[in-house]
Amino acid sequence: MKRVFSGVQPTGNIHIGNYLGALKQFVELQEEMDCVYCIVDLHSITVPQDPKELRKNSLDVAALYLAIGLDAKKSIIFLQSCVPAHAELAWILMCNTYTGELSRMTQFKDKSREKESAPAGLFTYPVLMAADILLYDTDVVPVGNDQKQHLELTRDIAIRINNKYGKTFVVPEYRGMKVGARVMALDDPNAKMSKSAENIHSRISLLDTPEKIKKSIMKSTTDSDGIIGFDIDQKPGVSNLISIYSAFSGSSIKDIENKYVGSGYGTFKNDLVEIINSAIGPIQQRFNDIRHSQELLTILKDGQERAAFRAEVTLSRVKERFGLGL
Ligand code: AQP
Repeated sequence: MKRVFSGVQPTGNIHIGNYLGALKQFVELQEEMDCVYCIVDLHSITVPQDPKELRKNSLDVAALYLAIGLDAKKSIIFLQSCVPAHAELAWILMCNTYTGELSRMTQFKDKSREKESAPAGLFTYPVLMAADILLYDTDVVPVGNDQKQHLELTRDIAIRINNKYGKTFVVPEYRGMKVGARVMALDDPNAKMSKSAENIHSRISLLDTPEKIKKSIMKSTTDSDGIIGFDIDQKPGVSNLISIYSAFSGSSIKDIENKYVGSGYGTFKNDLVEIINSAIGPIQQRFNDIRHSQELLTILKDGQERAAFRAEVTLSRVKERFGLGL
């Protein structure tokens, strides 16, 4: 059975970009592969976090994992900081990664832009991500398109170490969605939808109320020609909305364009609001049922034990290859 690993940062409410780009795949894959899904809280502290808020967000993400349909009997679900092997392997990999490679990462460039100095962890973030993936002998990594560059680096590090020390790591493959791999911000279709963007109307979070969803979609950036047509270059805002519509409804882009010939943006946006609400409503209901339950903590503790066991096997192999330890 192929092995899958992926994670989400507990940096705020999960939005429909995270859901359509990554999480939807998590659920599909658990039916056919051996899946490990992590809440990557060590990644989130690369930017300042309020401790109370961080713990709350970690449990929110865990509850959302279950609410979207992850099943703890099929997938391992745990918090990254509960398995120390992630940080330990990251150090070993860091000693085999070059500053030139890390300087080319676009996420680092974006997040450190206009800062005189940035935390070293923000710079080495992709190495921790490589450790997360390589620890579980991962074959397939379902992530949004924005993480593709980090996955390429993971592959380079794995191949480099395999060449130098003999076969140590499985070299993982990227898996992306056809529609939804990169959901753009509702207020700026040139930027990706993000949890940490200042404007709350730039995104739809999975825990947003129907009123907030309506407001954000109605305010979303379109253009002045009034045609519901897909053209990323000329009509990026409308194209983004059509992609979201397509990903939630399962309708093809062509069918959506045909359905709205002669309709205005108002009608299209109202329908989109309904489609999003009917997909998100049941997720919110399950989230509310599980979020404050003992079951959630039991699942995370069990996931931690199972993940730690697997991680230790890989870490021992790596240490042996590198001549570390007794
Ligand atoms: N806009 C997006 N479209 C499609 N996929 C996306 N992902 C993120 N944004 C989009 C995918 O969601 C998964 C979890 O992302 P993450 O929380 O680990 O970090 P991120 O990519 O940095 O996401 P955000 O929302 O932009 O968070 P902040 O603002 O905290 O940095 C990943 O698979 C990612 O590709």
